[in-house]
Amino acid sequence: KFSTIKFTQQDGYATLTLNRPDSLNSFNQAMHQEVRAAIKRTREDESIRCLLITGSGRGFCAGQDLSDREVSDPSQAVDLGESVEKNYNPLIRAIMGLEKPVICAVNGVAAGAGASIALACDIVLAAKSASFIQAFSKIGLVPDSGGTFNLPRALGLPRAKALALLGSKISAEQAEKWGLIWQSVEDDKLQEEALLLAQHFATQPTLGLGKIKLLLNESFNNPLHHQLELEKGAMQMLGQTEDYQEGVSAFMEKRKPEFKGK
Ligand code: T3D
Repeated sequence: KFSTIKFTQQDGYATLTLNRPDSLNSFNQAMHQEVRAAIKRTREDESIRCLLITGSGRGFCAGQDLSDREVSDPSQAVDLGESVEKNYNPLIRAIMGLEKPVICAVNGVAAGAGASIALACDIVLAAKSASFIQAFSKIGLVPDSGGTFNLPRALGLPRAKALALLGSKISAEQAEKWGLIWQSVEDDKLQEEALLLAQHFATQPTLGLGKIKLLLNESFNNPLHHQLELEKGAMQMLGQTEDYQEGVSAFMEKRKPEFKGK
């Protein structure tokens, strides 16, 4: 059904593969629509308990497809504010607001919004040969898709500013050392490691995991008293779930829990 992405679901998790390898999986309008539809399906389908995002070919994602942006007369330029509002902002809200873990397997270069999308995911693995580039400054733009939000939170201001202003490339290993991503792994182990994580999350208490990510995502914006209230509300809700009871029973009975995501 999709032409710019591959979307599969199996064994409790879904895999979304950006699939325009000739342009390093850069985003055109069709890809925006298809990614949105795939994430909506992930959100609505209770049997999907984890989302894995990756790219096909040698790149992960090079951000916006710039061939859709070249005009001879600047007065004909696309309204980027509108594009961000209709495409990139909803995408980042959808990933960061999805109440299920999102794993990103960065298989190659992640540039521009491609880097921001990876950083919006919950657990980022990257192949050792992959790299991250805040390409925006090189074409006169700012890091979008949550870049100015997630970069300084992960790296602190000095590194975030240098990367964003210089547009320098950093390797997956450097990104791991700086805490920008979870792990860099050997190229030939990337898909396997990412699948192991997806399979793990597909058997875990999904409602609890969803709240963990939301609370942590919000924690930098809130004062302690607000965050404590959010924790209370989440505990209240989660304390009534089947998975919590199963977790407690399994612990008391010294057996492995069987979580249903409910
Ligand atoms: O516009 C809006 O809606 C606002 C939102 C904007 C968000 C953004 O993402 S702005 C930033 C856009 N992205 C970039 O500026 C990155 C552009 N790409 C690059 O800088 C380089 O391609 C990379 C550093 C990512 C990789 O370099 P390299 O040397 O490994 O590969 P390459 O040869 O440059 O690219 C391979 C092919 O992919 C090439 O096509 P060809 O010559 O084989 O036919 C290249 O043109 C194409 N490609 C790479 N990135 C894009 C692209 N085509 C269209 N758009 C791209 N972003």
